Amino acid sequence: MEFLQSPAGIGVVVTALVLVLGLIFALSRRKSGWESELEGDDPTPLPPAPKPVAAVAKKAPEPPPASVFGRLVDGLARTKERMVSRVDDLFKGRKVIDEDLWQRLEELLVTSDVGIRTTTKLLNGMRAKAEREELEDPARLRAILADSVAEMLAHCSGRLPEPPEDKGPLVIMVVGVNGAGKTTTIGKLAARYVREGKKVLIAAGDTFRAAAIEQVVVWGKRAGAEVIRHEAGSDPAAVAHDAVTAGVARGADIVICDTAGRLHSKTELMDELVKVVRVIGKVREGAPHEVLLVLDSTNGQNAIAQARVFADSVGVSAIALTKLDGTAKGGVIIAIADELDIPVKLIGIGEAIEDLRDFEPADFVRALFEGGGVGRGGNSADAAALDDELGIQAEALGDGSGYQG
Ligand SMILES: Nc1nc2c(ncn2[C@@H]2O[C@H](COP(=O)(O)OP(=O)(O)OP(=O)(O)O)[C@@H](O)[C@H]2O)c(=O)[nH]1
Ligand SMILES: [Mg+2]
Repeated sequence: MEFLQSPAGIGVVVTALVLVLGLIFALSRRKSGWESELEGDDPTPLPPAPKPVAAVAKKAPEPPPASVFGRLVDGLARTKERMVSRVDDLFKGRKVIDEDLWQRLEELLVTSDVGIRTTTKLLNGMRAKAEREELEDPARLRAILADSVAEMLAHCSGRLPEPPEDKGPLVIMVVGVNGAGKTTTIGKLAARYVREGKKVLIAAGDTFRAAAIEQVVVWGKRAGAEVIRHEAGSDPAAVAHDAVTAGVARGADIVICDTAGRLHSKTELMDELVKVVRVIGKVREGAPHEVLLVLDSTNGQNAIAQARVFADSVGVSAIALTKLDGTAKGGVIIAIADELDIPVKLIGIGEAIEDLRDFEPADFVRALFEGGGVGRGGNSADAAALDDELGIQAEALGDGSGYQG
C-alpha cells in the first residue's frame, strides 16, 4: 500500500491504466469480416447504391497450395460412396456374371442419379463388351464400367472461349434457377481470369434483391474485378447494357453478367432473360459469346429438365455443375453428358475461390473410381461462414425470395 502511495507507485498505476484504456480503444475499432471486406483498405465506405458505379478492385488472392487432385477426390467422396462403393459391394463374393447381377447394377446406377435412359445405354454397351470378350469374372466389369463412363463423359467436356481477336471483351452471361450457385461461380471465375492477368468486369444483373448486388460487390473485391451495378429493382437488361458498354470502352478482356435466379417454368421470367441476351447483342455483335447455365448437382435428375428449358429459351452454350462436394447425386453428370448436347465446362467442388475447376472427364473418372480417402462432403461450416459473411439468408435462396414465383 505504501508503495502505491509513493510517487513511483502512482506512476506505475497510471501507466497500467493508460495501457488498459489503449487496448480497449483498439479492440473497439476492429470491424467484422463482412464489414472490412466490403470496405477493403479504403477509408471511405462504398456510397449507398450509386448509379452505375464501379467497385474498387484489389489484387486477387492466390489460392492455397492444396493438392488439386486430392481436392477433387475429397469433393466427389459422397458420390463415390453412393455409386462406386456400392458397385464394389455388389461384385464382392460373386463368382459369375448373371442376370441378377445386371439387374442389381441397373438399380444401383438409376438410384445414383444416372437416370434410366443413360443407365440402359451404359449397360447395353457393357453387356455387349462382356459377351464379346466372353467375360466370366464380375470384378472385370468394374473396369468396363469406369471405361464406359469415361467414354460418355469425354463427349461432353469443353473449355470456355478465349477473349475474341478483335480486342473487344468476351461476354459470358450466367443463368440458372434460384440458388444454383451462379454468383459464387461468377466470383470464382472472375478471380481465375484476374489471376491470369485479364481485366474483368462483372454486371450485377440480379437487381431483384439489394443483397444480391452486395454479394456481387464482395466477390468483385475478392476477385479483383470491377462491378457495374444499378439500384435494386432496376432493369437487368440496362445493367447488362452498361456493363458491356463499359467493357468495350475500358478495354476489358471479359464481361461476366450475373442474372437473378428463376424457375425455368415461369415463362415471363425466361422472356426477361431473352431480352438481356438481345440487349447484350445490340451493344456488341456476336455477344454473349457464352451462355453459361449453372446447375446444382444436388437437384439430381431435375437438373436435366431445367437445362432443357433454359436451352430452349436462351440457347445455353455451356454448363457449370456446382456443389458436387455436398451431394451423393454427382452421377447426374453422366446423364447430362448423355442426354444433353451441351458441354459441361466447369465443375464446382466447394465454396472456396479455387474450388471451381475446368471439367476434365479423365480426372473426374479417376477420382471416382481410383481416388481413395474420405471427403469433407456436405455443406460445410465454411459454407455457413461464407454465407454469413456475404449476408446471404438461407430463406433468400429458396421460395422466400419470391422471385421464382
Ligand atoms: N458446397 C458448395 N456450395 C456451393 C458451390 N457453389 C455455390 N455454393 C453455395 O450455394 C449457395 C448459393 O450460391 P449463389 O452463388 O448465391 O447462388 P445463385 O445461383 O447466385 O443464387 P440466386 O442469386 O439466389 O439465384 C451459397 O451458399 C454458395 O456458397 C459449390 O460448388 N459447392
Ligand atoms: Mg445470385
